[in-house]
Amino acid sequence: MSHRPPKNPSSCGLTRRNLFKTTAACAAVSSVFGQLERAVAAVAPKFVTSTRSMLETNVRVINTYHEIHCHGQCMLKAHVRDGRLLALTSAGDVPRAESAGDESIGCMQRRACMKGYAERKRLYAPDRLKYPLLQTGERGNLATFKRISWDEAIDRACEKIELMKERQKTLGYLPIWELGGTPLPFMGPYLSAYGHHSAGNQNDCLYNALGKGVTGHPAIDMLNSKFIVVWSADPQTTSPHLPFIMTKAREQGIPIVVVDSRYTGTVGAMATGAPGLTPWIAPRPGTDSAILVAMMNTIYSRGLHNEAYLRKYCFGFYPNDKVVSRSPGKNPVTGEAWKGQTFVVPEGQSFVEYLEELNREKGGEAGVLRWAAELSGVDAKTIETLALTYAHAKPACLYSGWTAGGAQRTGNGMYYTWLLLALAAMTGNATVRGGGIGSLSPVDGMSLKLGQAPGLGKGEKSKAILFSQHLSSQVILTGRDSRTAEQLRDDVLRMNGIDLGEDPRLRIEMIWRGAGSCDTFNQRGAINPKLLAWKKLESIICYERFMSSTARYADIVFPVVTHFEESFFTGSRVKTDTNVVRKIVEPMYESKPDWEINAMIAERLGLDYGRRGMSDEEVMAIQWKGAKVPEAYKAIDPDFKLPTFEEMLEKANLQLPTPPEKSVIAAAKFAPGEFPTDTGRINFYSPFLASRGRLMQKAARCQYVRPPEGREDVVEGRKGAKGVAYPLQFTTPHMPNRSHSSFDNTTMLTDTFEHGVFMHPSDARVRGISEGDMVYVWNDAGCMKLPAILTLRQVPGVVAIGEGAWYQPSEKEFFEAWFDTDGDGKPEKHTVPVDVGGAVNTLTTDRDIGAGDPFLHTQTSKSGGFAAGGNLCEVSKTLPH
Ligand SMILES: Nc1nc2c(c(=O)[nH]1)N[C@H]1C(S)=C(S)[C@@H](COP(=O)(O)OP(=O)(O)OC[C@H]3O[C@@H](n4cnc5c(=O)[nH]c(N)nc54)[C@H](O)[C@@H]3O)O[C@H]1N2
Ligand SMILES: Nc1nc2c(c(=O)[nH]1)N[C@H]1C(S)=C(S)[C@@H](COP(=O)(O)OP(=O)(O)OC[C@H]3O[C@@H](n4cnc5c(=O)[nH]c(N)nc54)[C@H](O)[C@@H]3O)O[C@H]1N2
Ligand SMILES: [Mo]
Repeated sequence: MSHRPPKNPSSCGLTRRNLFKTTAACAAVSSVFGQLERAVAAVAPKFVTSTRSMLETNVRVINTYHEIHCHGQCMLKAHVRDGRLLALTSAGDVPRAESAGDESIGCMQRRACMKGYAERKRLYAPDRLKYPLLQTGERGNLATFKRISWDEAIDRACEKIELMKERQKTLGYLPIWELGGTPLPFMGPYLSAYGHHSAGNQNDCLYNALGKGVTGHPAIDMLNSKFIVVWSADPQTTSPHLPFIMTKAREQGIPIVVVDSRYTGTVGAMATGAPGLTPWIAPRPGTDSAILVAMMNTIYSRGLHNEAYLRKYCFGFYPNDKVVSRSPGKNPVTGEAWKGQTFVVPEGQSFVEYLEELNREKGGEAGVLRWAAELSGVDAKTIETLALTYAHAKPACLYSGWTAGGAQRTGNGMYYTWLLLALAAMTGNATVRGGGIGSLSPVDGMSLKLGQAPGLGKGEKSKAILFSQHLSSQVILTGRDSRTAEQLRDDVLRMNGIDLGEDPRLRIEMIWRGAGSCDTFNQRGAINPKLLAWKKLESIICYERFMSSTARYADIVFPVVTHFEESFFTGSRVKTDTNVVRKIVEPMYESKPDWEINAMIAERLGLDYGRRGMSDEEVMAIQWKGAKVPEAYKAIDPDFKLPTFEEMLEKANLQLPTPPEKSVIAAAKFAPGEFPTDTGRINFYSPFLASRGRLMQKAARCQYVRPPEGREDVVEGRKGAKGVAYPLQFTTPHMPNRSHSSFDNTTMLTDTFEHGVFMHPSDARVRGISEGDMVYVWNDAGCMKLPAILTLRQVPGVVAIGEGAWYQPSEKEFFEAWFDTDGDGKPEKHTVPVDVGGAVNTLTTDRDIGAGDPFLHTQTSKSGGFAAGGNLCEVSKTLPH
């Protein structure tokens, strides 16, 4: 970039002069920034030439960003000649000996992982969708898809949409479930889901306990901590930029302990342990809440809590807590301001009363520790030491990743996330630098706000009618999710102004999987009920790059370009950087960008929609013109100037890093009593949640809640509907070789990372299973067949199957599953194919957990949690009946 002397690999905002100033302020991190200062000087000239190809001189090297559903921010360098991508290298591809400048923690190198490097294989993959396809046989049959022309595909899609418009006349809404972006909002009320598979439990917790839009600490802030507990997150796998910060923390001597149901790369590479604590603490899935409660009980019993903070900042810890709210927020259902309302904790509902009850029941502090130990499999001494180490280290950081990790996606995930926040709050760690509430902020520094892109549609937008994602099959089959008739009728009347009548039912007759990334069939719970439900639909259309599971079950499939065939800005999932995705090659085959498909359909339907001839770069130029650097950033780097549009395109990455000692803690900007929760305080008890009556597990306070499926059932030997007492629990971690379902068809990765069920050798031995045996993993929800991988990474009693492999129904092997499709709460028997593709959602169950409330969804846009782990199963060598 030419707006000032070259100094740093990325378009980082820190000037050398300013860096010097900020480093002087903080001795703890000065060595790192001092290194950077020296390194910048040493390395700068190299980067002036670094855009020249490493391979050949006549090859153009274009900086671009790896746009993929992961929590990294990786920069790729595309080596291009004659319109062909020859190779991908990465930011950081400088000779190692001269890469001292990469030690910057201010402005980070965004190095690619194996998935980034593998993208070339995906761009040129033989199985890319090349032409529009029409299903001419039964849904799901791969052999009966036929190539059709774009004209025919658009015609056929519009025919189906017109049919739904006819239905709209009777129903008052379009019975189309929108997945991804479509022109539907301009066509009238339509259907969409609440309930979020990734962060629903976390978002419900944070909204109700911390306030609307308030996020956790930034990752960089862990460098200010005295003790780091990584809880159910595997950043070494899932957030490629975070291990660098964690490594720096380790180098500073900050002890790191990882609490995870399996031995992960993060444990191996990052965890140090602490006096009396092993690096790895391994609870059984879904039992973390019990450990947290026991820790909090020990801290409270020993008087190690911060009473002054609790009294000033929190609500619902002490009995009879009463507050006249000074919240800036309002009730999302009634629109009433919360300010001025008086809230009182009902008798018996405070956290202290909860602890008292627990102590009575379990036999005092030692009894509570013993209870948590028996449930979790972590010994009582370890829980006690963890509690004391955490309480004495000030500040101490709880670190669960951006979506609060794997334990958040279990049957009591909302309470787990809430207890993490509560533990941080009771020790005064929730709002201080170096603290942390578990959930991370998606922003490490500050982020640039881009100008508004020109709108795609004209006219009024209609709101979607919301139904529960986690009961979508039941909604298709019966019209009802887990809400009572009154609740459903009331919600739709309030939100959409449509009265569904005495027997309210939602009709879903079509799925329109439009723009953007998702594989709903594969990546949401309970695949087997979907097989039944999706069969009933009038039609399914899908825009895709590959024959994903969702595309496979569609009737019309439109081929979509990859992110090497179009240009756009993205902050991506983790919003720290602003990135440019660059068009490297022309759209291949007959593929088109998502927005263009939407525009073609809209035009055929007579809607004014689309970009009206604007190129990608014209749209981006408008966004860049409106780009704003946060005012606060000027205090960090007064000299910072936004690059020109051309410079930005060239560099493709802009960071506004904040040095650790100036880390921005979102929750710290609220005065005590003025948080945007109902009470204005950090809630241990949520009056709003209680008032809604939508809690699946009833408790409106943070506490241990027994999940619908879990460890207790194993102990009690509870039988499922199939009549089996399942002895094992499973987890479904995210895998290094896939980004969810993406890359499961990329052989250079699948050949390297075998997909299978990870199990402890002792669990294998008693079942007569050897390494590599094809085994059946099954429960009431379904059955899958995949290789056994024996490993000491697993604890006995817990198996793991990485999420994301593609569902593949066997043609030969079938299984008797038991699940509820008619909504009477009683599972029925269904004969289903064995999944031989390894899609773990074959084993998950349709259910709402936490707070199933569409009004919360309107506040967080991702509400309503998912139980993807901690559930039960059995593994066997032969096909179970
Ligand atoms: N390579 C890769 N990176 C990704 C993704 C990907 O698919 N692939 N997906 C991205 C997305 S969208 C997300 S949301 C993030 C998720 O990122 P993470 O939350 O880090 O990933 P998970 O694998 O869901 O869970 C983290 C860990 O939780 C553990 N765990 C599961 N259940 C429990 C439990 O009950 N208790 C405890 N203590 N531990 C438990 C698992 O063993 C796992 O190691 O990753 C992002 N990054
Ligand atoms: N059992 C279990 N299930 C899980 C999880 C778990 O831990 N366990 N994790 C959950 C989590 S955290 C998440 S975030 C979800 C992720 O689940 P989803 O977001 O539903 O699925 P992905 O696999 O990321 O979907 C990617 C698909 O979109 C396509 N695609 C990508 N970009 C585009 C685009 O721009 N346009 C179009 N038209 N198509 C595109 C890809 O080709 C691919 O087929 O999975 C959830 N499911
Ligand atoms: Mo996610």
